Amino acid sequence: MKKVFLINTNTEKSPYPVPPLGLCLLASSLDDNYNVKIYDGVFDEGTHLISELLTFDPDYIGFSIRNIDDIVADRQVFYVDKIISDFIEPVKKVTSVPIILGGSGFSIFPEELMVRTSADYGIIGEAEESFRYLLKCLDNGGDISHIPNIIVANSKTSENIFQYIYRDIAKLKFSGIDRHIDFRPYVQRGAYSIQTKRGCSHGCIYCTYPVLEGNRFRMRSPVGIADEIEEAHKRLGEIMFEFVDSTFNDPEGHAEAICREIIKKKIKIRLRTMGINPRHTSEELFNLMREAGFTQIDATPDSASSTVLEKLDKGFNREEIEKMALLIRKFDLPTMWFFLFGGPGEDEQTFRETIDFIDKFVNPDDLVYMTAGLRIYPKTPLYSIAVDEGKIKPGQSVFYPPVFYFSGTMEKPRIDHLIKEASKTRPNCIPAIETSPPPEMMKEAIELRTNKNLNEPMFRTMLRIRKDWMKKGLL
Ligand code: B12
Repeated sequence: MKKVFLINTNTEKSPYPVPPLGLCLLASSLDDNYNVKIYDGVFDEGTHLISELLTFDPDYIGFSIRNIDDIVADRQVFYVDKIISDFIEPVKKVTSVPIILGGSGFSIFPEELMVRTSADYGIIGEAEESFRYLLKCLDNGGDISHIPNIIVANSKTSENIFQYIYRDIAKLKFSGIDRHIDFRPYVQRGAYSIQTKRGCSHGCIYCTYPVLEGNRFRMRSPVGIADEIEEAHKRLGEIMFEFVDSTFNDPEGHAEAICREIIKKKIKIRLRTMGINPRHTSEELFNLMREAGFTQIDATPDSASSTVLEKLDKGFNREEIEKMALLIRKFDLPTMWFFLFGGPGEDEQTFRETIDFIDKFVNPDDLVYMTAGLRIYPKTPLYSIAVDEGKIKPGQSVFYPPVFYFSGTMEKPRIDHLIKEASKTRPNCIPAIETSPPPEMMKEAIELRTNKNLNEPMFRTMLRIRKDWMKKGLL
């Protein structure tokens, strides 16, 4: 059997370390025909990469590139240089087997990354099938030109290279992350990722999800999802599970069906999710989520101004966000809120509308992240808007330095100032620039949780310490 070595190049541990679900799915899709090994760089950060590679002696090497930058305009953390210096370059020094790139970050900027890394091949988008075909062709010297979404070194790609293929994800093997990597280091702060569907049919103007996953929802069966959770729970005990879909409660009814199947299992688990769509929230959904084991959620309305919501094409309005906020309070579901300021249509009035929403509807024990500026990504409506407004040139690469959009009606210094002012009097409101807490704060939080045996979400503990530090004048 030929051997495939898959490398997770992501070392980011903020807001918490995330396991390489995509690589685990690729490994599952290959393991009948190849001997596959994953090197997980999250905690090892490349230290044992070369020794593991040399011992395994693979025929093919795949690198997963997830994060490009951290989407915070003022911090401008750019991950790619470290990915190249700590992972790709050392590997290229010791072997000449074919190198294949993939991952969500790679899929957003394939041309730029092929050039920077001098990799042999790259696969854009979901890759269970294409990767298998590519390896088969490389095994047999077959023609790879028919494989969709593949980029070959030094070949000029065309704009249309990426064609979305709506593969049936119900057929994929979701056989368990911990069967491919050591999950133990993720238990304390991380979560076990569960994907319930692919695709997103919403049209939020800045978002890459439809670009990455296609603009139609393709669902797994709720029974299969509940089985995966039950089995992982049996193997790993009381861990946190996190749904990693674009939005959890879309299309209508899917989230409810998943919760019902989990409830039937009668297992004691903790669940969390990002992306709750306010439009499809209801008492029934929140009831089911509570019963299934949800202990926290992320709410990402981006704005609470109807004007901005319309310009961002969010597909819901202020009333629907208010309804969701009331449900969150009624069901006492700890929530992290995310707002993006400075998009098209943002001005002093719309900024005030969002702050007014926070004051009236958000539980002061819940966290509110306030980000200034929208990252511009290729192939999104925001990219075209930025071109039309003369903020970027047609065809301009926005890879590096990362480019952010700020509306002409409210420029960056003013937004930064307003966010800072708002956060001064609201301890639960945190500017994105401050979202990586100082290590001492994190240490104090972990100690407090252990000493007091706290079960609350980490962000609530952090918030408590933050308020305390503010009172003492330490922040
Ligand atoms: C869920 C999610 C989160 C969750 C993660 C929770 C968890 N437990 O995993 C949270 C909210 C914590 C999060 C945080 C962040 N995220 Co995030 N996240 C996502 C999201 C929505 C899904 C990721 C996922 O799990 N997908 C499911 C798996 C199965 O797909 P996949 O990994 O892409 O793998 C497939 C393909 O890419 C490919 N593939 C993958 N690897 C390889 C390798 C090879 C060789 C090949 C051939 C193919 C291949 O095949 C796989 C199977 O089909 C994506 C957007 C998206 N729709 O992809 C953003 C995304 C990955 N996140 C992004 C970012 C930036 C971040 C943060 C840096 C934001 C921040 N400042 O905090 C942090 C970093 C966290 C960290 N520690 O790394 C960006 C990355 C691009 C960029 N701009 O740099 C994305 C793409 C969103 C965006 N803005 O466009 N995120």
